[in-house]
Amino acid sequence: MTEDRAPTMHHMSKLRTELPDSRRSPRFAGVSTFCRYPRLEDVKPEFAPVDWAIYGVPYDTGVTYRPGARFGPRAIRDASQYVKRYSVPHELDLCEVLSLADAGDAPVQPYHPAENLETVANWAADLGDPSHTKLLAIGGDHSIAYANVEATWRRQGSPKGGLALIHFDSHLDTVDAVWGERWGHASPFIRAIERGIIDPKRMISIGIKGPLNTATDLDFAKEHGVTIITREDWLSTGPATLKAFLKTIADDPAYITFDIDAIDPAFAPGTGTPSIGGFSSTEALAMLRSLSGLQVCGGDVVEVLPDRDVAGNTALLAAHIAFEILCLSAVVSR
Ligand SMILES: [Mn+2]
Repeated sequence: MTEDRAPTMHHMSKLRTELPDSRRSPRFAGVSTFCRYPRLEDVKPEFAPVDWAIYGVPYDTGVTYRPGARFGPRAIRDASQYVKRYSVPHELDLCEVLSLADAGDAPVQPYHPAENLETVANWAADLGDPSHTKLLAIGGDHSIAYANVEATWRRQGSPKGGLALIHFDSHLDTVDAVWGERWGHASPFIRAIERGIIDPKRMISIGIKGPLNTATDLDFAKEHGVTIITREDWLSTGPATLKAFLKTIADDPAYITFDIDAIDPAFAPGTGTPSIGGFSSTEALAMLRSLSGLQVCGGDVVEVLPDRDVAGNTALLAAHIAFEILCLSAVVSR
């Protein structure tokens, strides 16, 4: 088909992220990249360096309960085909504001948790233009957040004191070790805090709920000054606590990590450590939108387990959560 018969999207609008012409290649056709964004190697010079590189980490050796999140990146990419580009609440066209690309999947080492994280972090650290391109990782179990947080921290110039972190989860993920393993999905943030990559005093964990193994499970986070908003708190003091926290971090670069198990299994059944009584999809999207104004410097969406995802809702929600994180970045760059 010639150019004049099928004008490209580039001619039709001022997109910074080129999308397939949906009259020629509908959303149900073609190879799945995240939200149909171009592969990083296919981005045209005028749209480089990209503002965000989205990549998968097909890894789940860090799990303590049900395995299967290694298939999360493929499921989320597939579900993301139907995530459109214009945000109604933010009144912005994401693809007009940001140049976005799918960087494929990180290399992984399924039998070696610590080595895996090092491999992923080193690979991610070189993606796009390290001084400009931000990183959004699609999991995989929550252990992989450590790798993307570390890569992001390095690309931000290894700030002393560490990055601010906004953490959505049922669990604190600050357990020292499980079965002797220190790099599993219960431990990414204790490791990041120990290494000075995350500042616990500028870390907030939202959606925490039990039951826990013991009361001492909360001790590390409390003793290090992490702000905790439990699921119960969210119904009373939570929103005000979040607002006050956002004031304290102001314009500091902040990383968003989203464990899909913060969402109630009624909405997101496809996850490895399901926890009853979580947020609804609507609450999750509203919470993310309430972060508007935040200087997002990186993010991840993790713990989608497609084999338990009966209707694909979990992967679809994860794709939308990733979209909302990108929209937050667009809000402060438009
Ligand atoms: Mn988690």
